Amino acid sequence: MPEKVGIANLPNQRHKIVSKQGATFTLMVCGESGLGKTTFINTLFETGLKPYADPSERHNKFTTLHQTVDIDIVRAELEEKNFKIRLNVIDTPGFGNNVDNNDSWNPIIDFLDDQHESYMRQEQQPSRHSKVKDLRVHACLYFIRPTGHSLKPLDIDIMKKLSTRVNLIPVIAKLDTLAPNELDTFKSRIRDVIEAQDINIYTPPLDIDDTASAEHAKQLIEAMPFAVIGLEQVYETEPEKFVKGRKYPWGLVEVENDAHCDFKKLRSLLLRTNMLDLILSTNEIHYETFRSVKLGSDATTNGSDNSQTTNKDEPSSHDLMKKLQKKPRRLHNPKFKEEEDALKKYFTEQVKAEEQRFRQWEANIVNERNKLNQDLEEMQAKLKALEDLVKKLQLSKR
Ligand SMILES: Nc1nc2c(ncn2[C@@H]2O[C@H](COP(=O)(O)OP(=O)(O)OP(=O)(O)O)[C@@H](O)[C@H]2O)c(=O)[nH]1
Ligand SMILES: [Mg+2]
Repeated sequence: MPEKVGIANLPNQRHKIVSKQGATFTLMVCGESGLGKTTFINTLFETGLKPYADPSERHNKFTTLHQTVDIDIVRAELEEKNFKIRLNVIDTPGFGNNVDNNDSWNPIIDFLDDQHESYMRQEQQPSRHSKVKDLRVHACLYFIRPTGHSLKPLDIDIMKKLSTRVNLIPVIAKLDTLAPNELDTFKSRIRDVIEAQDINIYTPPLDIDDTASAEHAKQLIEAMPFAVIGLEQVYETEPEKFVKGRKYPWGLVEVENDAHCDFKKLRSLLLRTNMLDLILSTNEIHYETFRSVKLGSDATTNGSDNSQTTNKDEPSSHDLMKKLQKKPRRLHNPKFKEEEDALKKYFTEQVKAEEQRFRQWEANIVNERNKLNQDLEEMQAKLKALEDLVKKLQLSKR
C-alpha cells in the first residue's frame, strides 16, 4: 500500500472513538457485469489485489474467465504511521447477463443482511471470548453503466434495496467511454432520479465547526455520482513522469486528474476523509435499523408468549437468543418483509386495475344500452310516422 492514501489521517477524523487497535473497513462493489468493478478495486489499492480481466477472454461466450462469478472477499491489512486498518474488499458478480435479471442481485442483499445478522448474534452471546467476526459492509459502490441517458428501472430497484441496508455510493463507470459534454447532464439526470425515487445515498456530513473540511465535503457532494475510470496502464508522459490512465487517439484520460474524472475525490472519501463516518454510520444507522426491524418482527410474532420476558424494555440477551433460535429464519429477515410489502402492493394494484376494468366495462354496457334505446325510439318514431302516412293514404283513397 503506498503512503499517499493517507490512512494516517484517520485518527484525526473522530479520534476519540478510534481504538488503538485501528479499525476494520469493509468495502463492496456491485453493479452490472463488465463495468470495471474488479479493475476499479485494483486501481484504488494500486495493487493486483485481484487478478485483472483479459479483454480478449471476457468476450468469449464459452468461458467466464476473469468474470467475477461469486461473492469474493479479499482481506488486506494496511498500516501507516502505526495506524492499522483491516480492510475487507467484497467483489460481487455483475448482474445483467441473464435474460431475467430480477433475482440476480438477491445474493448481494442476502449477503448484507447475513452480515448484520451474524454480528447481532455474536453481540448477543452471553460471553464473547473469541474475537467478533464483523463483515458488515461500510460502503457499497454501485456502478452505473455510462449510457448518457439515466438510471435503468433495474438500477433503481437495486439501489433502493441497497440504500436501506448500507451506505450507498453511486459511481458512473468507464467515464472514458462517455462524451465529455454528456457527463454533466448524465450526472444531473441521475441525481434527479435518485431524489424523485427517494433513494437514500450516502452524503458526507458537513462539519460546521471546520470550514476546510466542510468545503471538502461540499465538493464531494457536488461531484456525486462520482465518475471514474479503471486503470489500464501507466504511461510516461514526460521523462520520469508516469501517469495512470487510458490512452485514446485523441489523448490520455488520466485516472488521478480531477479535471478528467472523480477518482481522487472518491478515494479521498473512502480512505481519507470519511472512512470513520462510513464505519460509524453503518453501526448507528444501518445496523440499528436491521436490529430493530428484526427484533420488532420478533416481538410481534411472539406477542402471545411475552410472559417469558419479565422486563419488556430490557429483554435479556438469553431471551433474545432463545427467540431468534426458535423462530424460523423467514420471519426475521427484513427482506421477507419487503417481499411481503411488494406482494401486498402488487395485489392491491391488481385489484384496483380489475375494478377499473369492470367499471369501464359497466360504463360501456350502459352506453350501449342508451344507444340501443335511442335507436329503438327513433325506429318507433319512424314506424309511427309510416303508420300515420298509411292512414292518410287510406283516407285519401276513400
Ligand atoms: N474503457 C474502459 N474500460 C474499462 C474500465 N475499467 C475496466 N475496463 C475494462 O472493462 C472490462 C471489464 O472489467 P472488469 O473489472 O472485469 O469488470 P467487472 O465489473 O468486474 O465485471 P464482472 O466481474 O463480470 O461483474 C475489462 O476488459 C477492463 O479492462 C474503464 O474505466 N474504462
Ligand atoms: Mg469482476
